[in-house]
Amino acid sequence: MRLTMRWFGPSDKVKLEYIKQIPGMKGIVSAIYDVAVGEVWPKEKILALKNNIERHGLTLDVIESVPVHEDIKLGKPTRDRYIENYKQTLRHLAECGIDTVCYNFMPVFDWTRSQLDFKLEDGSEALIYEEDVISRTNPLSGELELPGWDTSYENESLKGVLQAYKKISEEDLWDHLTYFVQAIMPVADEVGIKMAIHPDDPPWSIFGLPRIVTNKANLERLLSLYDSPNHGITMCSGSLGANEANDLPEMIRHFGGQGRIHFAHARNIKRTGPRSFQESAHLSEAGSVNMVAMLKAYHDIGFTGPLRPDHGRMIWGEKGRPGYGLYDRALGATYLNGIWEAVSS
Ligand code: DNO
Repeated sequence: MRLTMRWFGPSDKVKLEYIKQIPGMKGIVSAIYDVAVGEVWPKEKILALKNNIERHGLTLDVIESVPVHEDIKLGKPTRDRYIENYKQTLRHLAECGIDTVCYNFMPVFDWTRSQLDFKLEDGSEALIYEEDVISRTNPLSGELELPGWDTSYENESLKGVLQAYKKISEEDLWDHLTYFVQAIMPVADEVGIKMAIHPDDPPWSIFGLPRIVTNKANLERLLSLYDSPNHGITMCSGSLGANEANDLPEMIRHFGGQGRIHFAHARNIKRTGPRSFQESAHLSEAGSVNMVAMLKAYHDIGFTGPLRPDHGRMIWGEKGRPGYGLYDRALGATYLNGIWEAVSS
């Protein structure tokens, strides 16, 4: 595996200089954040990002994510224009030497939590998800706004989008995902980009919206939509691990054994009840994910792809982007390195 860390570009308080100081850190996972969803990413912006990262002695290993326009997920007639743009962005990325792209197909909302600063017993702050809070929350109320969400919707249009989803069943969403995958994968194949879909986080329906990238059977179905080694997944232990029924090491051996895991997120979570969890420290004993069993599975399949520590808690008084401070993710990186060294020797 190749150890990487997510970085949100020049405005990120966590500087590339700091990331470079984490022992064993090799690569960066980033994106272009100032192009509207659905528009083509200009080559100059991608190159500027890449050059900046390389000047700091790191490499740009993964784009997380090239977002998928809502019209594509809704299957609207306007989707074709956005799909053409998506393909063009893939071509530009490939021309800049990028070979791995993460994306997701979650309707409207990306990763969702009920609280971003829950105080754990040790005084650190973590993101948590409680189903009863989410099920009581009206997403239009503005009470909940998460860093991963696309806030480019004005309230009125968010209402319109949510309304449009009332008519979209899970099977419709599968149809729209199929259409998208079958349209973009020939270009990904042609330019040599590995596409890695991120599972839904959490892996179940929220706010009555359909969610389909949730478990082994659905990932299997996803892979069957297009036959190419470039058509793969981001294996995210925090997302899939929220459902106890997902056997992570088994899934890693299964999908990784077929060479279809192109990117790995190694995060721990502590399941606190049905459909509820807290994000914990990476350490196995802090949560419900057995990190050693997981990394051993990656090692056994000969995984050489990028892997990153995922959300961290806020510790030592750090203030910053929830889940993406420096300190706890750096501890996570060091811990993952330690396990990797042990299982590899
Ligand atoms: C959360 C992340 C997600 C992820 C996207 C991928 O921190 O794992 O926001 O980047 O869902 O498309």
